[in-house]
Amino acid sequence: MKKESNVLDAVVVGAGFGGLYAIKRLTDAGFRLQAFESGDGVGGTWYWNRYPGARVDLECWDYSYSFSPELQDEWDWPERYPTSSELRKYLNHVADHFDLRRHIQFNTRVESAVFDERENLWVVTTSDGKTTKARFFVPATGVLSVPKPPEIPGIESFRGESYHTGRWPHHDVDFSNKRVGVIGTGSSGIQVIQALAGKCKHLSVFQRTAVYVVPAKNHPLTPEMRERVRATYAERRAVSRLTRFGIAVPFPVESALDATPEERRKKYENAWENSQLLGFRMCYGDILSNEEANDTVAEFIRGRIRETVKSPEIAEKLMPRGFPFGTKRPCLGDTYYSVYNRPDVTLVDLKATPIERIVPDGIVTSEGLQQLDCLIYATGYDALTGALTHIDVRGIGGRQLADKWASGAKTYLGLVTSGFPNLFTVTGPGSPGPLANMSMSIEQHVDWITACMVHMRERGIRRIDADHQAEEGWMQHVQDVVSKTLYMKANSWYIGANVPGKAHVFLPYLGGHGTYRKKCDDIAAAGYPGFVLTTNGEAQVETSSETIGDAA
Ligand code: NA7
Repeated sequence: MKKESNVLDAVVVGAGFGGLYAIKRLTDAGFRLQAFESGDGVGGTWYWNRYPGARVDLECWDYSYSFSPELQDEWDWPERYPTSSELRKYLNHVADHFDLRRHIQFNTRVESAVFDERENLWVVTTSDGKTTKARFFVPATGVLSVPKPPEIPGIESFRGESYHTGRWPHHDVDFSNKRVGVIGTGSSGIQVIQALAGKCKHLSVFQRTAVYVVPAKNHPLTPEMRERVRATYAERRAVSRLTRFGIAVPFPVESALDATPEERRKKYENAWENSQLLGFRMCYGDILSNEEANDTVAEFIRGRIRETVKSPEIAEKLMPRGFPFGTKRPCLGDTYYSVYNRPDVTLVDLKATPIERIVPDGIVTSEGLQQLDCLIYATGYDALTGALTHIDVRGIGGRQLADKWASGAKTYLGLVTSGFPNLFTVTGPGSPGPLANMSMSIEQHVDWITACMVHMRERGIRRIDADHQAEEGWMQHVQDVVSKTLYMKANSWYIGANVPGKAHVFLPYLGGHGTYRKKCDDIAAAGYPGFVLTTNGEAQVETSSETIGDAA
């Protein structure tokens, strides 16, 4: 690849798990790059999510980088599920240890990225008014980074303090003696509710959809436990790379319906007592594909809610119904259901009494005014596509990415979207992303992207695009896979259903992390069928209109 002094090889966006690893791998491979990060520090999701109780829902031995044995060896995780602040510490350590910070310009937002078709390069404009030119544009902007406003009239009129969980201030917030309202009961809401119950004057939870919450069983790690984790890292990572969820537990094949009620009960009790986020989904092979099998888990969890919550009326409101277990991301929480036994916690069921508006003193539901001093919006994100469509990205013919994706994001393999050459998405729509271990998905994507860029450099290839037919084939495959599961039965953020006006298309690839990794590797080994590789002008080096069904 010809080097021009003012043209870099890559612009990377973001300094979270994805951005940091992209910087590491690409610079190791000899690429010159500039990374931009809108925050004033590293962390990505964990830079912004600082709300009380914020922690990851995967165990630290899975949710961490696997690329460096040295890093694994020297880092001590204090708890099974690290807190947001612990994850920031870890990512700061990674940035320092590998000397990545010098490549990052902080406090700088990427505002636009325009592809120059003649020169085959991206012109990136940032919030400091500067432009940077690079051969490749690599947004590692995360799947959950653009907070979704709650679309409730009157928000601006509220006189008290208000916060979104995804944009939490850097200072401590004092909730004691305050009447706090939390809107939203997804993972963020569940965590903040548990952290604030008993720590404020009164907590009102505004629940639109009851979710399945399973025990986290978080605990500190003793030195012996940490040693065990260290000793098994290599084996654990090797297995994880091949499994469906990117963790070291193989997916079962048995049907829940072949087991006796007693066998199922034992398995579910064990999952409740000893398991982790994916535990119930891993009890049987058909929990996510057979409604009757799924019901057995759903009913078990409803039974636990009935046992835990003293008021039968409140228990009934907390019971998730109307969507199968696991089709919205289940939440982790050890005390969630029991907080509703406290006299200072109120559950407001928005299905029965919807919010009408926010007023200076609180929230007005169809039942009247709830007076509040503080409002917490735990209302989620414009997930999977929001971070990219909020940047003015323009590809061939000046077409806007937001326009191309208006009726549903399309990519080939979740890596490249046709018409936007030399733009690589890290865990983009169409890849397993949030339906597998994110840190492992990120490493797999960045490794693939780096190898592809090296391949291009070695062969003088100046442009990579996705073949339109291959992209259509891949997205059809993504839909075919999900259609064999229950996931379409929930209005989840996987489907874009949480954002008004967003196209309802299931975007993550459900074929499994291991299967997906193999598809990506096979395609690279076969000379990138499904991609259009161009040397100069129109000369095509490698093309294929083969669809993924054939390539897979
Ligand atoms: P989620 O999981 O999208 O949860 C958002 C919650 O906010 C959910 O309960 C929504 O109810 C609720 N919500 C959203 N808008 C409103 C309005 N207007 N009124 C009332 N309630 C509303 O986001 P999280 O931040 O909790 O978690 C995101 C991911 O982070 C999670 O899946 C993990 O992967 C980590 P709804 O269900 O739409 O009825």
